[in-house]
Amino acid sequence: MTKNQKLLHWVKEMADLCQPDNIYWCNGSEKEYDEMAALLVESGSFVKLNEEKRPNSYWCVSDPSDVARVEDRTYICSNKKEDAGPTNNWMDPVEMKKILNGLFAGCMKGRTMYVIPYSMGPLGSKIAHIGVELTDSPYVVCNMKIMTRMGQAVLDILGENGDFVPCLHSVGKPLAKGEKDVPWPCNETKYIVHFPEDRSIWSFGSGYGGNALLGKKCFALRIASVMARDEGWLAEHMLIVGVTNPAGVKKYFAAAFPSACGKTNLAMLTPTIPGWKLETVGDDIAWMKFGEDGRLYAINPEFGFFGVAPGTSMETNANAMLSATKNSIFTNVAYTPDGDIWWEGMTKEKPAKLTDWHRKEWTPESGTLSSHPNSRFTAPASQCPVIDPAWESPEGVPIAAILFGGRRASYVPLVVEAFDWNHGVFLGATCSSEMTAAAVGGQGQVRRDPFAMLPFCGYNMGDYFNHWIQIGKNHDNSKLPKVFFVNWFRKDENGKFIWPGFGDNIRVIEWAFNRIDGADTYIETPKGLIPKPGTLNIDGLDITDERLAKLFEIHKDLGIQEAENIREYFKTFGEHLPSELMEQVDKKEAAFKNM
Ligand code: SAT
Ligand code: MN
Repeated sequence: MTKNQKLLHWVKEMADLCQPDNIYWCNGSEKEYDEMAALLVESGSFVKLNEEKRPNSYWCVSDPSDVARVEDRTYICSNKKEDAGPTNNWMDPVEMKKILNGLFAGCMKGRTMYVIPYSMGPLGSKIAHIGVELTDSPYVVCNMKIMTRMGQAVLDILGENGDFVPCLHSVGKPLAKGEKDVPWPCNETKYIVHFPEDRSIWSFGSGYGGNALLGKKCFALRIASVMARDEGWLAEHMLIVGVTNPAGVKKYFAAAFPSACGKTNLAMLTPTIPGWKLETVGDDIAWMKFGEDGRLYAINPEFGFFGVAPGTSMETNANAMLSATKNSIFTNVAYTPDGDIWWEGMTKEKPAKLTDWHRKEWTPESGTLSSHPNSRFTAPASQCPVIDPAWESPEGVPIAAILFGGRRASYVPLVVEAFDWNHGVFLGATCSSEMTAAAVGGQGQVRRDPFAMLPFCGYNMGDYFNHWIQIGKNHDNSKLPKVFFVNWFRKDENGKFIWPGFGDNIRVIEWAFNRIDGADTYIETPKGLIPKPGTLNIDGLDITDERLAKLFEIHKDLGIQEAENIREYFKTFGEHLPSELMEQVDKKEAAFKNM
Protein backbone atom coordinates (compact mmCIF):
# COMPACT_ATOMS: atom_id res chain seq x y z
CA MET A 1 0.00 0.00 0.00
CA THR A 2 1.06 3.60 0.27
CA LYS A 3 1.58 6.43 2.75
CA ASN A 4 1.67 9.03 -0.01
CA GLN A 5 -0.70 11.68 1.32
CA LYS A 6 -1.31 13.35 -2.03
CA LEU A 7 -2.35 10.00 -3.49
CA LEU A 8 -4.50 8.96 -0.55
CA HIS A 9 -6.30 12.31 -0.53
CA TRP A 10 -6.89 12.29 -4.24
CA VAL A 11 -8.23 8.72 -4.29
CA LYS A 12 -10.63 9.59 -1.47
CA GLU A 13 -11.76 12.79 -3.16
CA MET A 14 -12.37 11.03 -6.49
CA ALA A 15 -14.16 8.14 -4.77
CA ASP A 16 -16.44 10.64 -3.03
CA LEU A 17 -17.20 12.14 -6.43
CA CYS A 18 -17.61 8.92 -8.46
CA GLN A 19 -19.22 6.83 -5.68
CA PRO A 20 -17.95 3.37 -6.64
CA ASP A 21 -19.21 0.37 -4.63
CA ASN A 22 -15.60 -0.71 -3.94
CA ILE A 23 -12.07 0.57 -4.27
CA TYR A 24 -9.37 -1.89 -5.30
CA TRP A 25 -5.64 -1.07 -5.28
CA CYS A 26 -3.84 -3.00 -8.04
CA ASN A 27 -0.67 -4.81 -6.94
CA GLY A 28 0.39 -5.74 -10.45
CA SER A 29 0.77 -9.48 -9.84
CA GLU A 30 0.12 -12.19 -12.42
CA LYS A 31 -2.49 -13.64 -10.09
CA GLU A 32 -4.34 -10.34 -10.07
CA TYR A 33 -4.24 -10.20 -13.88
CA ASP A 34 -5.63 -13.72 -14.14
CA GLU A 35 -8.43 -12.92 -11.70
CA MET A 36 -9.30 -9.73 -13.55
CA ALA A 37 -9.33 -11.57 -16.88
CA ALA A 38 -11.49 -14.30 -15.38
CA LEU A 39 -13.91 -11.62 -14.23
CA LEU A 40 -14.05 -10.28 -17.78
CA VAL A 41 -14.64 -13.77 -19.17
CA GLU A 42 -17.47 -14.27 -16.71
CA SER A 43 -19.10 -10.96 -17.64
CA GLY A 44 -18.88 -11.80 -21.34
CA SER A 45 -16.32 -9.08 -22.20
CA PHE A 46 -13.40 -11.45 -22.77
CA VAL A 47 -13.28 -14.79 -24.54
CA LYS A 48 -10.29 -16.87 -23.59
CA LEU A 49 -8.40 -18.08 -26.66
CA ASN A 50 -7.45 -21.71 -27.22
CA GLU A 51 -4.64 -22.32 -24.75
CA GLU A 52 -2.74 -24.46 -27.27
CA LYS A 53 -2.94 -21.87 -30.05
CA ARG A 54 -2.40 -18.69 -28.06
CA PRO A 55 -1.65 -19.23 -24.37
CA ASN A 56 -2.97 -16.80 -21.78
CA SER A 57 -4.65 -14.59 -24.39
CA TYR A 58 -8.08 -13.07 -24.83
CA TRP A 59 -10.45 -11.87 -27.54
CA CYS A 60 -12.61 -8.84 -26.91
CA VAL A 61 -14.93 -6.66 -28.99
CA SER A 62 -15.96 -3.13 -28.16
CA ASP A 63 -19.24 -1.35 -28.56
CA PRO A 64 -19.40 -0.45 -32.28
CA SER A 65 -19.56 3.23 -31.31
CA ASP A 66 -16.32 3.09 -29.29
CA VAL A 67 -13.52 2.04 -31.63
CA ALA A 68 -10.84 4.75 -31.79
CA ARG A 69 -9.44 7.89 -30.27
CA VAL A 70 -11.96 10.75 -30.39
CA GLU A 71 -9.90 13.77 -31.40
CA ASP A 72 -12.89 16.11 -31.60
CA ARG A 73 -13.70 15.25 -27.95
CA THR A 74 -10.09 15.74 -26.79
CA TYR A 75 -9.30 18.99 -24.99
CA ILE A 76 -6.28 20.87 -23.74
CA CYS A 77 -7.68 23.05 -20.95
CA SER A 78 -4.86 25.45 -20.23
CA ASN A 79 -5.72 28.60 -18.29
CA LYS A 80 -5.25 30.67 -21.45
CA LYS A 81 -6.68 29.62 -24.81
CA GLU A 82 -3.54 30.83 -26.51
CA ASP A 83 -1.50 28.23 -24.65
CA ALA A 84 -3.50 25.41 -26.24
CA GLY A 85 -2.79 26.94 -29.63
CA PRO A 86 -4.52 26.68 -33.00
CA THR A 87 -4.27 22.89 -33.33
CA ASN A 88 -6.02 21.85 -30.07
CA ASN A 89 -9.60 21.99 -28.78
CA TRP A 90 -9.76 24.27 -25.77
CA MET A 91 -12.22 25.15 -23.06
CA ASP A 92 -11.80 27.29 -19.98
CA PRO A 93 -10.59 24.95 -17.18
CA VAL A 94 -13.15 26.27 -14.68
CA GLU A 95 -15.99 25.68 -17.16
CA MET A 96 -14.63 22.27 -18.05
CA LYS A 97 -14.28 21.21 -14.42
CA LYS A 98 -17.94 22.12 -13.87
CA ILE A 99 -18.95 19.88 -16.76
CA LEU A 100 -16.68 17.06 -15.61
CA ASN A 101 -17.79 17.26 -11.98
CA GLY A 102 -21.33 16.85 -13.25
CA LEU A 103 -20.50 13.89 -15.46
CA PHE A 104 -18.31 12.10 -12.92
CA ALA A 105 -20.75 12.54 -9.99
CA GLY A 106 -21.92 9.02 -9.17
CA CYS A 107 -20.57 7.66 -12.48
CA MET A 108 -19.02 4.56 -10.85
CA LYS A 109 -22.11 3.46 -8.90
CA GLY A 110 -22.45 -0.30 -8.98
CA ARG A 111 -18.82 -0.68 -10.07
CA THR A 112 -15.36 -1.01 -8.57
CA MET A 113 -12.83 1.80 -8.77
CA TYR A 114 -9.44 0.33 -9.59
CA VAL A 115 -6.36 2.26 -8.52
CA ILE A 116 -3.52 1.64 -11.00
CA PRO A 117 -0.15 3.07 -9.97
CA TYR A 118 2.07 2.89 -13.05
CA SER A 119 5.51 3.94 -14.20
CA MET A 120 6.09 5.29 -17.68
CA GLY A 121 9.60 3.97 -18.22
CA PRO A 122 11.82 1.52 -16.33
CA LEU A 123 11.13 1.57 -12.59
CA GLY A 124 13.22 4.20 -10.90
CA SER A 125 14.78 5.55 -14.13
CA LYS A 126 15.58 9.27 -14.00
CA ILE A 127 13.87 9.62 -17.35
CA ALA A 128 10.70 7.82 -16.15
CA HIS A 129 7.65 9.38 -14.48
CA ILE A 130 4.80 7.97 -12.45
CA GLY A 131 1.07 8.19 -13.09
CA VAL A 132 -1.89 6.82 -11.21
CA GLU A 133 -5.02 5.92 -13.14
CA LEU A 134 -8.36 5.48 -11.41
CA THR A 135 -10.71 3.51 -13.63
CA ASP A 136 -13.94 1.55 -13.41
CA SER A 137 -12.91 -0.68 -16.33
CA PRO A 138 -11.23 -4.03 -15.63
CA TYR A 139 -10.43 -4.13 -19.38
CA VAL A 140 -8.30 -1.04 -18.83
CA VAL A 141 -6.58 -2.68 -15.85
CA CYS A 142 -5.62 -5.71 -17.95
CA ASN A 143 -4.34 -3.55 -20.80
CA MET A 144 -2.41 -1.27 -18.44
CA LYS A 145 -0.74 -4.35 -16.97
CA ILE A 146 0.68 -5.12 -20.43
CA MET A 147 1.32 -1.54 -21.54
CA THR A 148 2.96 -0.17 -18.36
CA ARG A 149 4.92 -1.29 -15.34
CA MET A 150 2.22 -1.18 -12.71
CA GLY A 151 1.32 -2.09 -9.17
CA GLN A 152 2.90 -2.11 -5.71
CA ALA A 153 6.47 -1.73 -7.02
CA VAL A 154 5.46 1.68 -8.37
CA LEU A 155 3.97 2.74 -5.02
CA ASP A 156 7.24 1.72 -3.38
CA ILE A 157 9.13 4.06 -5.69
CA LEU A 158 6.58 6.82 -5.24
CA GLY A 159 7.19 6.74 -1.49
CA GLU A 160 5.59 9.17 0.91
CA ASN A 161 6.34 12.34 -0.98
CA GLY A 162 6.78 11.34 -4.60
CA ASP A 163 4.77 13.09 -7.30
CA PHE A 164 2.53 11.52 -9.90
CA VAL A 165 0.17 12.51 -12.70
CA PRO A 166 -3.43 11.91 -11.57
CA CYS A 167 -5.51 10.27 -14.31
CA LEU A 168 -9.22 9.75 -13.74
CA HIS A 169 -11.10 7.47 -16.11
CA SER A 170 -14.67 6.23 -16.24
CA VAL A 171 -16.60 4.41 -18.93
CA GLY A 172 -19.49 6.59 -17.77
CA LYS A 173 -22.06 3.88 -17.21
CA PRO A 174 -23.16 3.52 -13.59
CA LEU A 175 -25.18 0.42 -12.75
CA ALA A 176 -28.44 0.61 -10.84
CA LYS A 177 -29.03 -1.99 -8.10
CA GLY A 178 -29.37 -5.39 -9.78
CA GLU A 179 -28.83 -3.97 -13.29
CA LYS A 180 -26.94 -6.38 -15.55
CA ASP A 181 -23.78 -5.00 -17.13
CA VAL A 182 -23.15 -5.01 -20.88
CA PRO A 183 -19.94 -6.54 -22.31
CA TRP A 184 -18.53 -3.13 -23.29
CA PRO A 185 -19.95 -0.31 -21.17
CA CYS A 186 -19.41 3.23 -22.48
CA ASN A 187 -21.26 6.50 -22.85
CA GLU A 188 -22.30 8.45 -25.95
CA THR A 189 -20.95 11.57 -24.26
CA LYS A 190 -17.17 11.53 -24.30
CA TYR A 191 -14.57 13.92 -22.91
CA ILE A 192 -10.80 13.34 -23.00
CA VAL A 193 -9.49 16.29 -21.04
CA HIS A 194 -6.01 17.46 -20.12
CA PHE A 195 -5.21 20.20 -17.60
CA PRO A 196 -1.60 21.08 -18.42
CA GLU A 197 -1.12 23.47 -15.48
CA ASP A 198 -2.37 20.85 -12.97
CA ARG A 199 -0.75 18.08 -15.00
CA SER A 200 -3.91 16.01 -14.68
CA ILE A 201 -6.15 13.98 -16.99
CA TRP A 202 -9.90 13.33 -16.89
CA SER A 203 -11.39 10.88 -19.37
CA PHE A 204 -15.10 10.05 -19.57
CA GLY A 205 -17.27 7.81 -21.70
CA SER A 206 -14.86 5.68 -23.74
CA GLY A 207 -13.12 2.41 -22.90
CA TYR A 208 -10.96 2.22 -26.02
CA GLY A 209 -7.22 2.62 -26.59
CA GLY A 210 -5.75 6.06 -26.17
CA ASN A 211 -9.02 7.39 -24.74
CA ALA A 212 -8.84 5.04 -21.79
CA LEU A 213 -5.27 3.73 -21.36
CA LEU A 214 -4.25 7.10 -20.03
CA GLY A 215 -0.52 6.38 -19.75
CA LYS A 216 -0.14 6.41 -23.52
CA LYS A 217 -1.16 9.44 -25.58
CA CYS A 218 -2.73 11.41 -22.70
CA PHE A 219 0.18 11.24 -20.26
CA ALA A 220 3.24 10.11 -22.25
CA LEU A 221 2.60 12.67 -25.01
CA ARG A 222 0.12 15.44 -24.13
CA ILE A 223 0.97 16.01 -20.46
CA ALA A 224 4.60 14.89 -20.84
CA SER A 225 5.17 17.33 -23.72
CA VAL A 226 4.24 20.13 -21.30
CA MET A 227 6.55 18.73 -18.61
CA ALA A 228 9.31 18.41 -21.22
CA ARG A 229 8.85 22.04 -22.29
CA ASP A 230 9.07 23.24 -18.69
CA GLU A 231 12.02 21.00 -17.82
CA GLY A 232 14.11 21.07 -21.01
CA TRP A 233 13.59 17.58 -22.39
CA LEU A 234 11.59 15.95 -25.21
CA ALA A 235 8.44 13.77 -25.11
CA GLU A 236 7.90 12.61 -28.66
CA HIS A 237 5.69 10.42 -30.82
CA MET A 238 8.71 8.41 -31.96
CA LEU A 239 9.83 4.82 -32.27
CA ILE A 240 13.34 3.94 -31.07
CA VAL A 241 15.58 1.35 -32.72
CA GLY A 242 19.15 0.16 -32.31
CA VAL A 243 21.00 -0.41 -35.59
CA THR A 244 24.21 -2.44 -35.77
CA ASN A 245 26.41 -2.41 -38.87
CA PRO A 246 28.46 -5.37 -40.16
CA ALA A 247 31.49 -4.11 -38.21
CA GLY A 248 29.51 -4.41 -34.98
CA VAL A 249 29.08 -0.65 -34.43
CA LYS A 250 25.72 0.24 -32.94
CA LYS A 251 23.74 3.47 -33.15
CA TYR A 252 20.26 4.34 -31.93
CA PHE A 253 17.68 6.09 -34.09
CA ALA A 254 14.39 7.72 -33.11
CA ALA A 255 11.75 8.26 -35.78
CA ALA A 256 8.45 10.13 -36.08
CA PHE A 257 5.87 9.28 -38.74
CA PRO A 258 2.24 10.29 -39.19
CA SER A 259 -0.16 7.33 -39.05
CA ALA A 260 -0.21 4.84 -41.95
CA CYS A 261 3.46 5.45 -42.84
CA GLY A 262 4.85 2.13 -41.65
CA LYS A 263 6.10 3.19 -38.22
CA THR A 264 5.47 -0.16 -36.54
CA ASN A 265 7.14 -1.93 -39.45
CA LEU A 266 10.23 0.26 -39.17
CA ALA A 267 10.33 -0.30 -35.40
CA MET A 268 10.70 -4.05 -35.96
CA LEU A 269 12.22 -4.14 -39.44
CA THR A 270 14.04 -7.23 -40.71
CA PRO A 271 17.03 -5.93 -42.73
CA THR A 272 17.45 -7.29 -46.26
CA ILE A 273 21.15 -6.48 -46.53
CA PRO A 274 23.69 -8.88 -45.05
CA GLY A 275 25.39 -8.11 -41.78
CA TRP A 276 22.97 -5.40 -40.60
CA LYS A 277 20.90 -5.84 -37.48
CA LEU A 278 17.98 -3.85 -36.14
CA GLU A 279 16.62 -4.10 -32.60
CA THR A 280 13.50 -2.53 -31.08
CA VAL A 281 13.49 -0.24 -28.07
CA GLY A 282 10.01 1.18 -28.66
CA ASP A 283 7.37 1.43 -31.37
CA ASP A 284 5.42 4.57 -30.48
CA ILE A 285 6.79 6.99 -27.88
CA ALA A 286 10.23 8.29 -26.91
CA TRP A 287 11.15 10.32 -23.82
CA MET A 288 14.54 11.92 -24.26
CA LYS A 289 16.62 13.72 -21.67
CA PHE A 290 20.17 15.03 -21.77
CA GLY A 291 22.87 12.95 -20.12
CA GLU A 292 25.87 14.38 -18.30
CA ASP A 293 27.92 13.86 -21.45
CA GLY A 294 25.64 16.28 -23.32
CA ARG A 295 24.06 13.60 -25.44
CA LEU A 296 20.35 12.92 -25.69
CA TYR A 297 19.25 9.64 -24.06
CA ALA A 298 15.91 8.01 -24.82
CA ILE A 299 13.65 5.54 -23.07
CA ASN A 300 10.51 3.87 -24.30
CA PRO A 301 8.07 4.84 -21.55
CA GLU A 302 5.81 1.93 -22.46
CA PHE A 303 6.00 -1.76 -21.57
CA GLY A 304 3.95 -3.22 -24.42
CA PHE A 305 2.73 -2.67 -27.96
CA PHE A 306 -0.80 -1.51 -28.76
CA GLY A 307 -0.52 -2.27 -32.46
CA VAL A 308 -2.92 -2.01 -35.37
CA ALA A 309 -3.84 -5.59 -36.30
CA PRO A 310 -5.10 -5.48 -39.93
CA GLY A 311 -2.31 -5.78 -42.47
CA THR A 312 0.08 -7.31 -39.95
CA SER A 313 1.33 -10.69 -41.14
CA MET A 314 4.41 -12.91 -41.08
CA GLU A 315 5.34 -11.27 -44.40
CA THR A 316 4.83 -7.61 -43.45
CA ASN A 317 5.95 -7.72 -39.82
CA ALA A 318 6.97 -11.11 -38.46
CA ASN A 319 8.32 -9.62 -35.24
CA ALA A 320 4.98 -8.00 -34.41
CA MET A 321 3.21 -11.31 -35.11
CA LEU A 322 5.66 -13.19 -32.92
CA SER A 323 5.27 -10.63 -30.12
CA ALA A 324 1.57 -11.48 -29.88
CA THR A 325 1.73 -15.28 -29.79
CA LYS A 326 0.88 -15.41 -26.05
CA ASN A 327 -0.06 -13.24 -23.04
CA SER A 328 -1.90 -10.84 -25.36
CA ILE A 329 -5.29 -9.16 -25.71
CA PHE A 330 -6.98 -8.77 -29.10
CA THR A 331 -9.65 -6.13 -29.48
CA ASN A 332 -12.08 -5.85 -32.42
CA VAL A 333 -10.45 -8.54 -34.55
CA ALA A 334 -12.28 -11.72 -35.64
CA TYR A 335 -12.52 -15.00 -33.70
CA THR A 336 -11.88 -18.33 -35.42
CA PRO A 337 -13.88 -21.56 -34.88
CA ASP A 338 -10.82 -23.17 -33.28
CA GLY A 339 -10.52 -20.45 -30.68
CA ASP A 340 -7.87 -18.23 -32.23
CA ILE A 341 -7.98 -14.80 -33.89
CA TRP A 342 -7.76 -13.53 -37.46
CA TRP A 343 -7.77 -10.19 -39.25
CA GLU A 344 -7.64 -8.92 -42.80
CA GLY A 345 -4.17 -9.43 -44.23
CA MET A 346 -2.98 -11.92 -41.60
CA THR A 347 -2.99 -14.75 -44.17
CA LYS A 348 -3.45 -14.70 -47.94
CA GLU A 349 -6.29 -17.17 -47.69
CA LYS A 350 -9.30 -16.04 -45.74
CA PRO A 351 -10.71 -18.50 -43.20
CA ALA A 352 -13.96 -20.16 -44.36
CA LYS A 353 -15.81 -19.04 -41.24
CA LEU A 354 -15.28 -16.54 -38.46
CA THR A 355 -17.06 -14.62 -35.76
CA ASP A 356 -16.55 -11.01 -36.77
CA TRP A 357 -16.00 -8.02 -34.52
CA HIS A 358 -19.78 -7.52 -34.30
CA ARG A 359 -19.99 -11.08 -32.90
CA LYS A 360 -21.81 -12.09 -36.10
CA GLU A 361 -21.05 -15.11 -38.21
CA TRP A 362 -18.75 -14.11 -41.08
CA THR A 363 -17.65 -15.83 -44.30
CA PRO A 364 -15.49 -14.49 -47.17
CA GLU A 365 -18.76 -13.97 -49.02
CA SER A 366 -20.10 -11.63 -46.35
CA GLY A 367 -18.61 -8.67 -48.19
CA THR A 368 -17.69 -6.93 -44.93
CA LEU A 369 -14.49 -6.60 -42.94
CA SER A 370 -14.21 -9.25 -40.25
CA SER A 371 -12.06 -6.91 -38.13
CA HIS A 372 -12.38 -3.20 -37.49
CA PRO A 373 -9.66 -1.20 -39.35
CA ASN A 374 -8.47 0.11 -35.96
CA SER A 375 -8.54 -3.29 -34.27
CA ARG A 376 -5.55 -3.88 -32.02
CA PHE A 377 -3.29 -6.37 -30.32
CA THR A 378 -1.96 -5.57 -26.87
CA ALA A 379 1.29 -7.51 -26.44
CA PRO A 380 4.22 -7.40 -23.99
CA ALA A 381 7.23 -5.67 -25.61
CA SER A 382 9.48 -8.23 -23.91
CA GLN A 383 8.05 -10.86 -26.26
CA CYS A 384 9.37 -9.10 -29.36
CA PRO A 385 12.04 -11.40 -30.86
CA VAL A 386 14.26 -8.41 -31.69
CA ILE A 387 13.75 -6.43 -28.50
CA ASP A 388 16.92 -4.45 -27.80
CA PRO A 389 19.06 -5.67 -24.87
CA ALA A 390 19.08 -2.10 -23.53
CA TRP A 391 15.34 -1.48 -23.86
CA GLU A 392 14.89 -1.45 -20.08
CA SER A 393 18.09 0.41 -19.33
CA PRO A 394 17.23 3.16 -16.81
CA GLU A 395 19.83 5.48 -18.40
CA GLY A 396 18.14 5.17 -21.77
CA VAL A 397 19.95 4.77 -25.08
CA PRO A 398 21.99 7.56 -26.76
CA ILE A 399 20.17 8.86 -29.83
CA ALA A 400 22.47 9.41 -32.81
CA ALA A 401 19.83 10.41 -35.34
CA ILE A 402 16.21 11.40 -35.67
CA LEU A 403 14.18 10.49 -38.73
CA PHE A 404 11.03 12.31 -39.73
CA GLY A 405 8.82 10.84 -42.39
CA GLY A 406 5.65 11.15 -44.35
CA ARG A 407 3.72 9.59 -47.16
CA ARG A 408 4.21 11.70 -50.27
CA ALA A 409 3.67 10.33 -53.77
CA SER A 410 5.71 13.07 -55.37
CA TYR A 411 8.14 15.84 -54.69
CA VAL A 412 9.63 14.62 -51.37
CA PRO A 413 12.90 12.66 -51.87
CA LEU A 414 13.57 9.18 -50.47
CA VAL A 415 15.95 10.72 -47.96
CA VAL A 416 17.42 14.12 -47.16
CA GLU A 417 19.69 15.10 -44.34
CA ALA A 418 19.15 18.42 -42.59
CA PHE A 419 21.85 21.09 -43.03
CA ASP A 420 21.85 21.76 -39.29
CA TRP A 421 19.63 21.55 -36.19
CA ASN A 422 17.28 24.41 -37.14
CA HIS A 423 16.80 22.94 -40.59
CA GLY A 424 16.02 19.63 -38.85
CA VAL A 425 13.37 21.38 -36.76
CA PHE A 426 12.00 22.84 -40.00
CA LEU A 427 11.80 19.33 -41.51
CA GLY A 428 9.94 18.09 -38.42
CA ALA A 429 7.60 21.07 -38.43
CA THR A 430 6.67 20.51 -42.07
CA CYS A 431 5.97 16.75 -41.80
CA SER A 432 3.04 15.96 -44.00
CA SER A 433 1.22 13.05 -45.50
CA GLU A 434 -1.05 12.60 -48.46
CA MET A 435 -4.41 11.32 -47.45
CA THR A 436 -5.65 8.06 -48.93
CA ALA A 437 -8.93 7.76 -50.80
CA ALA A 438 -10.63 6.34 -47.75
CA ALA A 439 -9.90 9.30 -45.51
CA VAL A 440 -11.96 12.44 -45.22
CA GLY A 441 -10.38 15.28 -47.13
CA GLY A 442 -9.87 13.53 -50.41
CA GLN A 443 -7.07 11.71 -52.10
CA GLY A 444 -3.77 13.40 -52.68
CA GLN A 445 -4.55 16.25 -50.32
CA VAL A 446 -1.58 17.06 -48.14
CA ARG A 447 -2.23 17.14 -44.42
CA ARG A 448 0.43 18.68 -42.22
CA ASP A 449 1.23 16.64 -39.14
CA PRO A 450 4.20 18.43 -37.57
CA PHE A 451 6.54 16.00 -35.79
CA ALA A 452 3.61 13.50 -36.11
CA MET A 453 2.39 15.32 -32.98
CA LEU A 454 -0.71 17.07 -34.34
CA PRO A 455 -3.19 15.28 -32.01
CA PHE A 456 -0.65 14.78 -29.23
CA CYS A 457 0.96 18.12 -28.40
CA GLY A 458 -0.29 19.33 -25.02
CA TYR A 459 0.37 23.02 -25.69
CA ASN A 460 0.68 25.62 -28.44
CA MET A 461 2.35 23.94 -31.41
CA GLY A 462 4.18 27.18 -32.21
CA ASP A 463 5.71 27.12 -28.73
CA TYR A 464 6.53 23.47 -29.27
CA PHE A 465 8.52 24.38 -32.41
CA ASN A 466 10.29 26.99 -30.33
CA HIS A 467 11.11 24.42 -27.65
CA TRP A 468 12.90 22.39 -30.34
CA ILE A 469 14.76 25.50 -31.52
CA GLN A 470 15.80 26.26 -27.92
CA ILE A 471 17.14 22.72 -27.47
CA GLY A 472 19.55 23.51 -30.31
CA LYS A 473 20.51 26.85 -28.78
CA ASN A 474 21.14 25.44 -25.32
CA HIS A 475 23.14 22.36 -26.22
CA ASP A 476 26.37 21.43 -27.95
CA ASN A 477 25.15 20.89 -31.52
CA SER A 478 27.94 18.43 -32.29
CA LYS A 479 26.38 16.09 -29.72
CA LEU A 480 22.79 16.51 -30.87
CA PRO A 481 21.28 13.83 -33.10
CA LYS A 482 21.56 14.39 -36.84
CA VAL A 483 18.18 14.88 -38.47
CA PHE A 484 16.90 13.17 -41.64
CA PHE A 485 13.63 13.20 -43.54
CA VAL A 486 12.53 10.03 -45.32
CA ASN A 487 9.72 9.21 -47.73
CA TRP A 488 9.29 5.56 -48.69
CA PHE A 489 6.19 6.30 -50.74
CA ARG A 490 7.23 8.15 -53.88
CA LYS A 491 5.40 6.91 -56.97
CA ASP A 492 6.21 6.86 -60.66
CA GLU A 493 4.00 8.25 -63.46
CA ASN A 494 2.03 4.98 -63.45
CA GLY A 495 1.22 5.33 -59.78
CA LYS A 496 3.59 2.55 -58.74
CA PHE A 497 5.85 2.82 -55.71
CA ILE A 498 9.44 3.32 -56.84
CA TRP A 499 11.10 2.21 -53.61
CA PRO A 500 10.54 -1.39 -52.37
CA GLY A 501 10.18 -0.29 -48.74
CA PHE A 502 9.85 -2.66 -45.75
CA GLY A 503 13.16 -4.48 -45.00
CA ASP A 504 14.92 -2.58 -47.79
CA ASN A 505 14.48 0.65 -45.84
CA ILE A 506 17.61 -0.49 -43.98
CA ARG A 507 19.51 0.76 -47.08
CA VAL A 508 18.43 4.31 -46.31
CA ILE A 509 19.31 3.80 -42.67
CA GLU A 510 22.74 2.52 -43.75
CA TRP A 511 23.34 5.76 -45.65
CA ALA A 512 22.22 7.84 -42.66
CA PHE A 513 24.30 5.67 -40.31
CA ASN A 514 27.44 6.39 -42.34
CA ARG A 515 26.60 10.08 -42.61
CA ILE A 516 26.49 10.32 -38.80
CA ASP A 517 30.15 9.34 -38.93
CA GLY A 518 30.76 12.04 -41.53
CA ALA A 519 31.02 9.86 -44.64
CA ASP A 520 31.64 11.87 -47.81
CA THR A 521 28.53 10.48 -49.48
CA TYR A 522 26.30 13.50 -50.02
CA ILE A 523 25.49 16.27 -52.40
CA GLU A 524 23.77 19.48 -51.49
CA THR A 525 20.32 20.43 -52.83
CA PRO A 526 17.91 23.20 -51.80
CA LYS A 527 15.99 20.60 -49.80
CA GLY A 528 18.98 19.29 -47.87
CA LEU A 529 21.76 16.76 -48.37
CA ILE A 530 20.98 13.71 -50.48
CA PRO A 531 23.09 10.63 -51.32
CA LYS A 532 25.85 11.24 -53.85
CA PRO A 533 25.09 9.01 -56.86
CA GLY A 534 26.42 5.51 -56.19
CA THR A 535 26.48 5.84 -52.39
CA LEU A 536 23.05 4.45 -51.61
CA ASN A 537 23.43 0.68 -51.32
CA ILE A 538 21.18 -0.91 -53.97
CA ASP A 539 23.08 -4.21 -54.27
CA GLY A 540 20.64 -6.93 -55.15
CA LEU A 541 17.80 -4.52 -55.81
CA ASP A 542 15.99 -4.53 -59.11
CA ILE A 543 16.09 -0.78 -59.68
CA THR A 544 17.59 1.16 -62.58
CA ASP A 545 19.68 4.31 -62.11
CA GLU A 546 16.95 6.19 -63.92
CA ARG A 547 14.29 5.07 -61.48
CA LEU A 548 16.59 5.71 -58.56
CA ALA A 549 17.15 9.26 -59.78
CA LYS A 550 13.36 9.73 -59.79
CA LEU A 551 13.36 9.14 -56.04
CA PHE A 552 15.45 12.26 -55.61
CA GLU A 553 14.06 14.48 -58.35
CA ILE A 554 13.38 18.04 -57.28
CA HIS A 555 11.76 20.82 -59.30
CA LYS A 556 12.44 24.49 -59.08
CA ASP A 557 8.80 25.55 -59.55
CA LEU A 558 7.44 23.00 -57.09
CA GLY A 559 10.10 23.99 -54.57
CA ILE A 560 9.16 27.65 -54.76
CA GLN A 561 5.47 26.73 -54.54
CA GLU A 562 6.07 24.48 -51.52
CA ALA A 563 7.98 27.28 -49.76
CA GLU A 564 4.97 29.52 -50.26
CA ASN A 565 2.59 26.84 -48.92
CA ILE A 566 4.74 26.36 -45.85
CA ARG A 567 4.90 30.11 -45.27
CA GLU A 568 1.08 30.24 -45.27
CA TYR A 569 0.93 27.24 -42.96
CA PHE A 570 3.44 28.77 -40.55
CA LYS A 571 1.39 31.95 -40.39
CA THR A 572 -1.38 29.99 -38.63
CA PHE A 573 0.86 29.96 -35.53
CA GLY A 574 1.06 33.74 -35.46
CA GLU A 575 3.46 35.21 -32.94
CA HIS A 576 4.15 31.81 -31.43
CA LEU A 577 6.11 30.72 -34.49
CA PRO A 578 9.85 31.04 -33.81
CA SER A 579 11.45 33.44 -36.29
CA GLU A 580 14.10 30.78 -37.02
CA LEU A 581 11.48 28.74 -38.87
CA MET A 582 10.40 31.60 -41.13
CA GLU A 583 14.10 32.13 -41.87
CA GLN A 584 14.25 28.51 -42.97
CA VAL A 585 11.39 29.11 -45.42
CA ASP A 586 13.15 32.17 -46.83
CA LYS A 587 16.41 30.26 -47.21
CA LYS A 588 14.69 27.38 -48.93
CA GLU A 589 12.84 29.66 -51.31
CA ALA A 590 16.02 31.54 -52.17
CA ALA A 591 17.89 28.28 -52.78
CA PHE A 592 15.20 27.09 -55.18
CA LYS A 593 15.13 30.42 -56.97
CA ASN A 594 18.90 30.13 -57.51
CA MET A 595 18.61 26.60 -58.85
O1 SAT B 1 -5.55 4.37 -29.46
S1 SAT B 1 -4.15 4.77 -29.25
O2 SAT B 1 -4.08 6.22 -29.12
O3 SAT B 1 -3.63 4.14 -28.08
C1 SAT B 1 -3.22 4.28 -30.55
C2 SAT B 1 -3.05 5.27 -31.62
O4 SAT B 1 -3.99 5.94 -32.01
O5 SAT B 1 -1.92 5.35 -32.13
MN1 MN C 1 1.09 6.43 -32.16
